[in-house]
Amino acid sequence: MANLVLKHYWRSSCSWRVRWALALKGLAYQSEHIDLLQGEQQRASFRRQNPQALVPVLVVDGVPYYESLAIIEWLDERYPHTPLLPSTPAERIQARQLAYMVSCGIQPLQNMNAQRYYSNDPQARSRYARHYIERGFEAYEQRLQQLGAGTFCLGGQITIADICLIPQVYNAQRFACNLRQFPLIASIYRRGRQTPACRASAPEACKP
Ligand SMILES: N[C@@H](CCC(=O)N[C@@H](CS)C(=O)NCC(=O)O)C(=O)O
Repeated sequence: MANLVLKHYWRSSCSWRVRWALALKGLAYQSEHIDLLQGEQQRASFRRQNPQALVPVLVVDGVPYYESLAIIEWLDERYPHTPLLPSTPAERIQARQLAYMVSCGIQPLQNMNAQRYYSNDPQARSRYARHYIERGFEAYEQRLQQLGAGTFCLGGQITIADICLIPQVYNAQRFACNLRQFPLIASIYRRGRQTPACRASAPEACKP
């Protein structure tokens, strides 16, 4: 069993993705909180581990790994029980497609550093984040309709798609997005939030 240290921030959606994957796999880890509001991600010691100055970082036996989806796929390969990707290539591409719609198409545009570059005004920042989240969710909701989403994004099992979507919906609520426009997303969020590993890894459970 590897020694795992997770460097994360309680309210970061990308950190939540990795905490949730670790919880689903039942993996114990040492938690190191990086306070993004205090700028701790900019410290030289942290940037040596992730030159992007972004959380999360998972340190495995002393070796730092970053990029939440790369970490999740590594965890899934290293600890294959409770798989986070479906079993067939055709389903796996769907799961990755949904995961990337959030992690490449929404989250980076509403990330704190993008908001700060955009404006100094908190209200303008929220409007900007809301715009990109709602634009991304419109496409995501259509995709779920096409797929005939079930309990979760791809049927009855939590996959990497849900692990990305649900933390993004949490962010959407912080920026006052109107989720009534997205009934499938909202219902997957409600159901996902009730699952034990989601609850254990959620921001409110991990606030320092
Ligand atoms: N693609 C990266 C994105 C990581 C990322 O954007 N992390 C955010 C928190 S969710 C962050 O550290 N923000 C700090 C900042 O903007 O300075 C991943 O998936 O790990």
